[in-house]
Amino acid sequence: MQRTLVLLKPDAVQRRLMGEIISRFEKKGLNIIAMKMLQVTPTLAKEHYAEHVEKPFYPGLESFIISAPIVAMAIEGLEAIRVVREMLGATNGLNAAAGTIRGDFSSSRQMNLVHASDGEEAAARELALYFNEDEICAYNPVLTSFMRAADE
Ligand code: FUP
Repeated sequence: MQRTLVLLKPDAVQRRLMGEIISRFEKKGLNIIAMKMLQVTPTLAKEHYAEHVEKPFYPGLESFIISAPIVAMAIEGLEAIRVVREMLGATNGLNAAAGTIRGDFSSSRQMNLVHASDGEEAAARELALYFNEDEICAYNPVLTSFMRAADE
């Protein structure tokens, strides 16, 4: 089992796509084990995007990510980090495959609706940025026996 951090960015909130996007993760069989709406501050933006802070596009990225509330989620599942990234699609909505969240709903590189951790190290770091351990509500999904075989 893996845990990953997913953010519904300001464009997802403003465009009323929260339910649509959350629904995809639920239907896939992933477990949402924490969720909160919050306003990203410039400080949190710089921590979250530490690897991009020095890049020329960072000022625009920060203005965007603080422009409206976001929804942060901790999502758990088998190979969840890779599975969720594949559900998001390529970074630029114009390049993202049809059927992915960005491919279906975004035509932008910056306003690409969702963020998800890109590896185990990033997931651990990013989950700790948005959630305290006591905010994680892991539970036993009772439908597992109809979602996959016992040995999967
Ligand atoms: P991703 O891992 O798909 O979220 O994408 P990256 O880590 O490469 O980029 C982080 C965010 O920066 C993306 F959501 C989009 C944004 N970005 C720009 O706004 N301009 C760029 O030139 C590259 C990335």
